Amino acid sequence: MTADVLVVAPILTRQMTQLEATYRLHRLDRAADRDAFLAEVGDRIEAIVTTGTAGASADVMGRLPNLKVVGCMAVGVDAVDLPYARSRGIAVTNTPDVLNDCVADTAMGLLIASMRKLVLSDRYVRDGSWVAKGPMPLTTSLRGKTLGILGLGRIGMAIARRAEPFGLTIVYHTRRKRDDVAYPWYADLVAMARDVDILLAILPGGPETRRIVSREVIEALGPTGTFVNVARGSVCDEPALIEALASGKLGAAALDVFEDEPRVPDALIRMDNVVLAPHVGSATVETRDAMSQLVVDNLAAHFAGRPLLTPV
Ligand code: A2R
Repeated sequence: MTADVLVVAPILTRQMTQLEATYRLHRLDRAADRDAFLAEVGDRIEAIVTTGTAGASADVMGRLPNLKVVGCMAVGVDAVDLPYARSRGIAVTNTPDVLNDCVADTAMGLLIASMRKLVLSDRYVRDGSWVAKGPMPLTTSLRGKTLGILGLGRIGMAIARRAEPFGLTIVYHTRRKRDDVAYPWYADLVAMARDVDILLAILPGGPETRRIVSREVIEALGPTGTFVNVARGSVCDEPALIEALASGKLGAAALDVFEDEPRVPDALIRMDNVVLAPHVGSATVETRDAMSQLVVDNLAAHFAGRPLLTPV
């Protein structure tokens, strides 16, 4: 029997084609009247396909009495209401590991772009400043600096491995010290921020980590410090960040994620000491293809009665 699947947000076209060939898809993402749409098809839905941004709210899942599984194309599932899913025994799958390299590449790119002012350099050539003003002011070397990684998991480790050959010293903060790495561990995030040149966040979003990069952490990082965020906008106190960047209490920031995406505060857009990216950590053709395939393969496992490949 063909199962009914609700598309809260689509995955890549190649995998949407696979889903269309296997299931009856119901496109909530295209519904003009979402309430009416859910009222009509809700009873039949057994699975959800969604993305890290769109997630799956308790409100939507609550309209689907036969929902069994959520396939989320992201490693971070903070937009899926996990406590609600758990309370109903709804399985949730994510897409870990396949995105480690690309997110780590993005993180290093942002870090280098910020410290070596690559975005400003580009502008300097294009707007004629090179001709008008001569050489650009000097920037800051990576070699010899200390990088504090907030969240040394799968992606954090991929970042650490890339950062080493750049001559960065690596330290980290997590809740539990890892016994399989030699990098110094800080039990206290503020203490780490005080000791490092760069603080890079790559930990899950959600209530537990909300604004963990607090005003205190930002100010401990200090006037010569750089903050890189490739985690979630929610992990940083964005108003405090903006204030610190504007007042010189923090040196610079490179941000791929924001509190209210896709809206980015004007203050950040106007700052020269900030590098911005539109949440593109994993956004390559190859990685998104692998992530989309993992969503499809998890649903296939569920409907075949096999163990899920990557349950949350
Ligand atoms: O705290 P631990 O020992 O469980 O270490 C995890 C750390 N972490 C935290 N660190 C400090 N305070 C917290 N409240 C906290 N919660 C979690 O984040 C671990 O070192 C790391 C998460 O690693 P993984 O689970 O392997 O996640 P992965 O694949 O590296 O992705 C991290 C996040 C995603 O959730 C997305 O939000 C973002 O990267 O793309």
